Amino acid sequence: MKARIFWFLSAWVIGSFSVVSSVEAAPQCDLVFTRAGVCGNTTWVFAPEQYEEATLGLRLSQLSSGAPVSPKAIKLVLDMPSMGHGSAPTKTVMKSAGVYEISRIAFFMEGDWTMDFQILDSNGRVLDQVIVPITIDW
Ligand SMILES: [Cu+2]
Repeated sequence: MKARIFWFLSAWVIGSFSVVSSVEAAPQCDLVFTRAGVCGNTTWVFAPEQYEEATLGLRLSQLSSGAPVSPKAIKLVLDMPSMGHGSAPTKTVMKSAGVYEISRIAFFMEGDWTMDFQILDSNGRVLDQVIVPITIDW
């Protein structure tokens, strides 16, 4: 009985330490929207493939607390700066609080593209943006 209580207490102590360390650890963000204070994490649902439209999952959380955030609108703009053109508009759907799916991502040619992630207000103005380079090489 004594041993069981000791085991229970040590598990509790170890558990509380791990909670503390996860709060102190800097959040791992693929995208950092510094003005908006938002952390973005991305996962390909359908990775870019030739002749296919890609789909990206995006999770947004507050940099300070890690709590999910749902801005009024999220937009992803694709550009090929060296060639002066973009791509067709992508489509963003909010799945749940802070969880988005961005589809119709069409990298229609090989080369250096940028993915411009924008947080918009209700009037469509850009509040913050993060531009990520991506090289497409089939
Ligand atoms: Cu091009």
